[in-house]
Amino acid sequence: IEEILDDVLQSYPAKSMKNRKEHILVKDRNKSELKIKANTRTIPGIITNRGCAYAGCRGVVLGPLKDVVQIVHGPIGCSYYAWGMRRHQGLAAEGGKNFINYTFSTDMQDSDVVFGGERKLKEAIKEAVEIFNPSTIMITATCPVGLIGDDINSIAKQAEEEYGITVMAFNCEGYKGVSQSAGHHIANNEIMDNLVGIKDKELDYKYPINLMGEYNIGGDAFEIERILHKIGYDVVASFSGNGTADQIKYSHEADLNLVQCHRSINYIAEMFEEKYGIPWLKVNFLGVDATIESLRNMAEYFADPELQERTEKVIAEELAQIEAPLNRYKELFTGKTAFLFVGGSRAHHYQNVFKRIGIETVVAGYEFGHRDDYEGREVIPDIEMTADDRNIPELEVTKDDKKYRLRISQAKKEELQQKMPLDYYGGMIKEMEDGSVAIDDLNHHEQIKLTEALKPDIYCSGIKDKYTSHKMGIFSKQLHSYDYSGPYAGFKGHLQFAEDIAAGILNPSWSYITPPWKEKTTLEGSFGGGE
Ligand code: CFM
Ligand code: HCA
Repeated sequence: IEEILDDVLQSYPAKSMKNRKEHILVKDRNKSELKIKANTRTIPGIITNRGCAYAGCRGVVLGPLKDVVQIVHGPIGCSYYAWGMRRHQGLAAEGGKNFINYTFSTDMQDSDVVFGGERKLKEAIKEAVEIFNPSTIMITATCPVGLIGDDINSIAKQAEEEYGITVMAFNCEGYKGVSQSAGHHIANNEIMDNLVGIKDKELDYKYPINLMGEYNIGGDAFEIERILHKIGYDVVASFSGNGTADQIKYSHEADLNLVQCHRSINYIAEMFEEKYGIPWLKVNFLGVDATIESLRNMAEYFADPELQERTEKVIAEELAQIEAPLNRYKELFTGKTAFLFVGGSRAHHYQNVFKRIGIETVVAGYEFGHRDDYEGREVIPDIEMTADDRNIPELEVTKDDKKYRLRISQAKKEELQQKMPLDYYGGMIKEMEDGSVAIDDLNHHEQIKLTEALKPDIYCSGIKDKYTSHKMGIFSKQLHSYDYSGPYAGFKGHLQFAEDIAAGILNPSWSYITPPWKEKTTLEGSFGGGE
């Protein structure tokens, strides 16, 4: 494998080679340190799969909130790409509002950039209130807003007073930070500062939980909620798949926060504990084995024998429906390999989904994960801050004397921490097999070279590199959009995933494609008039 990686790196100029080398790692459990470089700027000239801060804030974290009119202050193109592109689904509750089929934009023009766009934003808010009557409006800034200095924060404040509703502003201009990860952080800070805890509901739920970092892509959250309700949990709020801003306002009343995607929401999870005394549990509802482990950990946290019994009953019932076909898929797939490259958590979560059906992951990488998503939270104190990190304000939260309530004692917490990832995430690398490759911020050159050398049976990434893989004769399943299928979470979702993978890799069409490495090089041409 080292030779293959040397070959991949060979094509780079010396400086780039040195840089990229630090972003690639071969798993070797005998090594005392497995350190990877992450969350740093992409080398100029390399086309990355990454998105921008606005995408991470507006698209990822805020996008799924159903009851919010989300006004994008910026040119129309940015809004087009916020319009259902990420496939988060949302079902309005009885009498509840759902605006996620719309996209709202101030449609900034040349003249607004030159003379300022504040007037236009105020008009847009007025219009939104008159037509849609929302209880919450969120304004997100795209690049020109920060460049010309439109003050979206004071406009939000004024509008809040004028209309008597919640109006929030997010300074998530696309250029802030090195990827969409910066946008997650900006969204987290603002939600924590101005939305969580602004309403009291005095819920009398027995097992109130918040679902965090689950965005309901392809209906995953619907499936997770179905299982949780069947066991007897009540979801107070979801951050943010199928969620509402209204629920987030009283989400401080939950007793446990479940964190699915650590990368996008860990900031909020941490702050909840500090401010309200609610611990967080790293869960994973992708894959049956991980789902079962998560459900058992939750039941143990609440320490109620009745809940534990119901958990086992639901696990048995759900397993009975899928185990036999899943085992048949395992027989069919055993020996096959996968190459995964997804944002900041799925490249980890999907490894156990594949493992259960006999498929080994040979390469896995994140677009914008941080070192803790690879190596575990224990490395956080060693992560060097860069100028890009310092661009995002750090929100300091303190104990809320009125609303803080200790959920479990320190001693009990330490006891549970021996058994489960409570307030902890161990990252992706620990769970990878020896000899497999972890790669950060992959580019097309590396994708193609590694695919040629390792010839995986499945390439799992997104729309930007799906067809590069197909052209090489290798089935690609998008793990962002699920190629418009899903849900893939929970028990039934795992079976759905196996069926979709079978339909893809067993399709005879792949035998009609001759991958480039099976053909002679045919590249010819003239340069500057010569041969
Ligand atoms: Fe978390 Fe996500 Fe992901 Fe992400 Fe994303 Fe996404 Fe993703 Mo696309 S929040 S890090 S910023 S799990 S949109 S739902 S699929 S890159 S791996
Ligand atoms: C984003 C959204 C995205 C893009 C997916 C892709 C998503 O990064 O802004 O590249 O295929 O999941 O929709 O990650």
